[in-house]
Amino acid sequence: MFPVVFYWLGKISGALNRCIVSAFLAGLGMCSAQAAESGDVHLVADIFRPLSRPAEMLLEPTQLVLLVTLGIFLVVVGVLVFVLIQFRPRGPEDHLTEPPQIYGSNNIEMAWTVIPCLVVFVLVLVSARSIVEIQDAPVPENAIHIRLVGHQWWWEIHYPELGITTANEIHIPVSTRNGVQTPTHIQLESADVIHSFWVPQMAGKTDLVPNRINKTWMEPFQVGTFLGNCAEYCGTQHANMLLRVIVHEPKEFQKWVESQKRPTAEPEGALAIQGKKDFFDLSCINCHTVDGTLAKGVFGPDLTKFATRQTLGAGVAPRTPADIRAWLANPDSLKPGCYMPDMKLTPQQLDGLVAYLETLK
Ligand code: HEC
Ligand SMILES: [Cu+2]
Repeated sequence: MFPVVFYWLGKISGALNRCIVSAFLAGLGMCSAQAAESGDVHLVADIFRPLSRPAEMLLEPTQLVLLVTLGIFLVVVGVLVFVLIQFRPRGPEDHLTEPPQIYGSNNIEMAWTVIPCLVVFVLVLVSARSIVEIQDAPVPENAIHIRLVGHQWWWEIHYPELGITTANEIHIPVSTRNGVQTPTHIQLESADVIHSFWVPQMAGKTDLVPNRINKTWMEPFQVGTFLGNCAEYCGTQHANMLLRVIVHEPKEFQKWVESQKRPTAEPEGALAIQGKKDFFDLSCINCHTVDGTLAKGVFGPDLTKFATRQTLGAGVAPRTPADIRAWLANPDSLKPGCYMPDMKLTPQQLDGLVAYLETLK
């Protein structure tokens, strides 16, 4: 009986959730940056369709909580409606008589004390079990390790064992249920305020708290691109602090790792060469790193392999030459209030810088 109820509740709430979320996303215009992409992009981050552990481990407790709270809601609203109808004024003299005053009914008081206590107790136990299961998950030897640092308003991503640094797009291998399991374990930190890591189809929310290290992990069953975002209000551009997880077949993941570690070729062509010169003459290098060069700034995202990313500005725009140009010309035009300054670049400088940035792959 119970599983059947869960199943249908899941179906109904899933459909509702999809409608609400897609309407919401469309309203925000968030889909625009993704619309151009082909492939298996999961546009709508549907919490009722987890495609990874530990998100999958949260589905049943979520449905249980929804079911219980739905039950409470129906009882409360039911009693309310019953009382409104049953005890409505029936005549002009109705307000002159006082209804019977019941005080100190042991039975009623016991009922409304004990039942909520039991309900809360059950929900606490169920939550505690899920939390322990997720937090204490074993870390196998072949697990991928990531250090994720939240910034206003982008994500710094390190693979300490692989020697890779990138931003805003996490690449991980798919993990099979029965075959070899390669979960990705993530250490979460913050450079400024509290952020929250949330990729709904991968894992539940985990906060990134300054001066504290939190942990979470992902073990996806499906390849594709999964969208996430910062889930803790962290300043004006919080809504543009998007994150994507790109899940690869193990071989493709190895290819990505190799592509990230390959030394970047020197730019060719007068425009890109000029762009590189400008990049080092202007103050870009104070804030950005390009491996193997003098650019060692860490205030902004690492640009070593910038041209291999799908988006720029933490998902605010697709990484097309036109958008890069618009970004450099005035970051505020795409992301008002963000911490990359408008550097008043000339059109020639912009052309050169865009050409140079395109060679960073
Ligand atoms: C004061 C520090 C600072 C300076 C100087 C600076 N940037 Fe940035 N840059 C940032 C920050 C911070 C971000 C991230 C903004 C965000 O997403 O909210 C950024 C983002 C970027 C991005 C997008 C990266 C990505 O993966 O999303 C590019 C490209 C970029 N900067 C290029 C440049 C170039 C070229 C220059 C020099 C003309 C420059 N920046 C100068 C701080 C700086
Ligand atoms: Cu944030």
